[in-house]
Amino acid sequence: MQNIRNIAIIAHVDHGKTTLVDKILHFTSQFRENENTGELILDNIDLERERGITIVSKNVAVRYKDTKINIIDTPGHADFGGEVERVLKMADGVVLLVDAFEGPMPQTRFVTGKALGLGIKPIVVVNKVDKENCRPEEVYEQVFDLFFNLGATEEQLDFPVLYGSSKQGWMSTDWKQPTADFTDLLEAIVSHIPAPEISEGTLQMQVTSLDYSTFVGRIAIGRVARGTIKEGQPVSLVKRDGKVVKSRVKELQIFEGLGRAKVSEVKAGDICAVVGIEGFEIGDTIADFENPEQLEVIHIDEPTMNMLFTINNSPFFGKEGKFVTSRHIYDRLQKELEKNLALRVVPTESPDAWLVYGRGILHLSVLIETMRREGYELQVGQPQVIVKEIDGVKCEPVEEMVVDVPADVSGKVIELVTQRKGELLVMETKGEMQHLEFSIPSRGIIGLRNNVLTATAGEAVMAHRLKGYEPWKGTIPGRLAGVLISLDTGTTTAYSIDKLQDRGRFFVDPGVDIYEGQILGEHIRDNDLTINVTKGKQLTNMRASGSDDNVRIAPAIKFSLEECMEYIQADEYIEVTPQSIRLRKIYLTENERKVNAKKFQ
Ligand SMILES: Nc1nc2c(ncn2[C@@H]2O[C@H](COP(=O)(O)OP(=O)(O)OP(=O)(O)O)[C@@H](O)[C@H]2O)c(=O)[nH]1
Ligand SMILES: [Mg+2]
Repeated sequence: MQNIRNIAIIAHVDHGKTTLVDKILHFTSQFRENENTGELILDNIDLERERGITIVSKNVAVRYKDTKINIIDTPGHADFGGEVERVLKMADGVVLLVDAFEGPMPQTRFVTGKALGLGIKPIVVVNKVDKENCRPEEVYEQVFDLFFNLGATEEQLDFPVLYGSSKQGWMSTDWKQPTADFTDLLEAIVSHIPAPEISEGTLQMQVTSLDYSTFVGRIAIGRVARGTIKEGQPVSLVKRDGKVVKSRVKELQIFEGLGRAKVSEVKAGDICAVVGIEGFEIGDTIADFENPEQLEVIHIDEPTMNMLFTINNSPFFGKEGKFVTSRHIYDRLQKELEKNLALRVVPTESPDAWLVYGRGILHLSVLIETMRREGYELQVGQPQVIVKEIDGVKCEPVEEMVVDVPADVSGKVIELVTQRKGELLVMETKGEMQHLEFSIPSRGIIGLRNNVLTATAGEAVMAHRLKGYEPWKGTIPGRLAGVLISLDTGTTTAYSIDKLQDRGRFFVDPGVDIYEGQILGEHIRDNDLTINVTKGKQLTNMRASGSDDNVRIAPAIKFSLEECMEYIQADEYIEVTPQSIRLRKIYLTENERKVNAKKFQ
């Protein structure tokens, strides 16, 4: 029998999970040629690399002495919390990483709660002790308190703790005594995390993740809970609703380093990838052909937010995108539903528009950004939180939010959050920073980040996660400023932008094509202003036209997709194409806007 350990790496966003897994891979394969590119090999999706975050969890396996350790790297952002919850089903132990400066954050609390609830054994890693001003001992105390408050069992409270730096490639039982590698951590995993328990009986394997290959299609990933799965074996697939579909295993793979190795059978306790099962979904059980028995169905997160997705109907329709029709967008959204579990797509009265439901701004923006890279062109509306009626009371999603800010600007942050119906619950000093904890409706968080960053000169660190539904908190003020709207279609000129600089901040540079109704900037006042920036100066000779370029213009503000999502109001759309992100009014002419103004009040 092979010696196996199955662990998941969990933490708040950016506390260093992927860096740790990457470095462990390097360490355990040290005898192989290994070029270190400096980039994380595990965050291998383009968007993950660019943003430096993990979006989907990934399986790898390393060998340490005579033990095989299956490691699952998980995403830390709250929008992907459901994914962490699912992959924990494959693990017998977790390595909980906590940043030695930040300490436990909202997502630390969430993932720890889930792991403890499943009875999983934890190892705590206080990471980033190389950082200046870190406070490893204090953070250890905080983690202990957190475990205690989350109802950890005596056994779980007796967790081993390691200190170190994923980035520098070491972990040690004493943070003042750095070691040269991960031996201490790997020893702790092997001795503290139990080997998988193996129960007798026929095959049971729950699909907890999936992978996709253009050659073989969808691949089911999960842990064999009972029995043995074999290549070529006929099996039953038990769906979430209990329906049974007969199928056959075509190919089996186990995890090996960063990749996978083909095998002929996998015994209970190991994690594997199964090729050939048709039409499976996450949560389904692959079971015995004759006597299928289902494993407990996995709970899937409810969406908390929706956005209207519609075809691009701006005057620039079809100029930049490859896939632009409603058929294209509909098919793409359907395809996404196959793997994006927390996503829902609901038709609207219009055949060209759908309401897409997701777990938050990041969850939805990753989908939009991915579609854009694939050549799609579309428009999206303002994100709306999902309101529910509970016992006859109108309720809305409410989140816990922590903000760490330099003490001298904490007053400004409290004011901003309170305006948006946030309630201050905790205020503590943490080094030179002030640590604030709020309860705030999700509605209030949309659009808040930008204001907080401006108010704190970019120094604030914010994190939030869903707490639950609470009675509706009343009106929350929308965007404070109005916008500058284009009066006509044409090309912007430096001359006219320069003339209007005192009216606000521009989102467009000189020399770009714009259309009537496009949002060109933010007005300094709270109402919208229609402007014309396509006029050139009356030129008398060639020389004068050159001087147009010399006008001093403040650089245009370029919003990311997420910033746009937080910025727009109900009467506005974001136009997304492979090359551009434009903001626009839904109604492009001033007249139409007047006629339809009531719809948005
Ligand atoms: N100083 C220091 N920085 C670290 C350490 N470990 C990771 N980092 C940095 O922290 C940032 C986040 O690291 P990641 O490994 O991507 O964090 P993560 O937990 O995987 O993040 P998500 O997957 O998005 O939740 C990167 O810039 C790392 O270089 C460490 O030990 N010390
Ligand atoms: Mg990561």
